[in-house]
Amino acid sequence: MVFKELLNFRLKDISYKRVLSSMCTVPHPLAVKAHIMFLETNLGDPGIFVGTWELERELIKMLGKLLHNEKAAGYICSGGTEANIQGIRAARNLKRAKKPNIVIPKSAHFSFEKIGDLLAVEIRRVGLDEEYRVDVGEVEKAIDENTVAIVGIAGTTELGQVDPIDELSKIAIEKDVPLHVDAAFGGLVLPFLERKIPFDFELEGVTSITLDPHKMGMATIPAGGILFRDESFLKLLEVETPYLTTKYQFTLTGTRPGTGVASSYAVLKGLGFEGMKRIVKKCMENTNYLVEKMGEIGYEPVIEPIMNVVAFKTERAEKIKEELYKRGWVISTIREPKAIRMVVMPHVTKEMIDEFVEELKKI
Ligand code: 0PR
Repeated sequence: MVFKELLNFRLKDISYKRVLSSMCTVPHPLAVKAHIMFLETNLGDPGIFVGTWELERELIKMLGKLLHNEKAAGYICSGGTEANIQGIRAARNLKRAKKPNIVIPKSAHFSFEKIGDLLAVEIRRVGLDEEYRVDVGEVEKAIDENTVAIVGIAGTTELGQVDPIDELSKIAIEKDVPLHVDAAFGGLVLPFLERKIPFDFELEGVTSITLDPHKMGMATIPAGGILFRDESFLKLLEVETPYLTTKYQFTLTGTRPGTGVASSYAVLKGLGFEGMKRIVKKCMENTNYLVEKMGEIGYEPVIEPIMNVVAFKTERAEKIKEELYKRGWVISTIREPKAIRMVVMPHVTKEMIDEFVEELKKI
């Protein structure tokens, strides 16, 4: 039986019950149900999938509202990488510089390496302050007449840190350069935290935002999100589609699933703002619990966690990661400073943290 074969492969995967490294999680039951309902949908042809297309517009409205901008325009894509590509591509097409460059923090995700290569833009990486936020002075210095975008991160991959987007926004306005905010992870954390950290369209300089429902939105993979301040940015991405039911396409991929749209919508609408807040609160409680437990065995966090990502300093980071992997646990590491890193996603419970710390003690 082919399914027995499939199962055998699937059983080789590691269960999320032992995963502390991932920014993805077990999809929410609402997401799973919605996903199944939309299995055959293809948003590459909105003339056929009229309802799914309408649903996507509703979801973008919902996300726009969350990000303080009811006029936001965008779409649900394959993930943060595609969202970042499209954000920078629109900015590059808007500015039309001779030798385009973008100014990004050293802490930016590796997807920007791909962007440099794909879009033929020079990547100018600038340094961080002692709290691992981008150094705003350095950003200002790196900008020149060929700069087509500044990038700020709201929830860095390694530490969950948030750049001073408000200050970047001022620079963006002053220099008339688009500001792309990579909130792939933080976009569905920050709005639900007690502590308010400005990062979205309420800051005038912000022109585009990456926000991925397949991370903290508990949607099914793939579900990334790119949102622009208004519809004019989509025009910068359009190509003609002569034989489709619609004339233009602003997305990067052609054929694309409606499943991520449906699953994201189901979770956000089904849980509502209050439900999301409860989940984020739980993740933060568990993050603090992990910090406490790790503290008891002598580990210190690199920064006080802002969101549910935390790294602990240790020179033996790589060795610890390898040993844990052998014992069935997955964590990750960061290089600067040397540390082990964990992401406390909704599938991570206090019991799981206890078990993990017990295992770590043995190493
Ligand atoms: N921007 C930021 C800030 C990110 O953290 C990530 C991914 C991306 C963009 C790119 O998103 P996509 O991977 O959706 O294209 N951050 C995680 C990482 O690279 C992704 C991840 C998720 C890795 C689950 C492992 C894993 O098990 O670490």
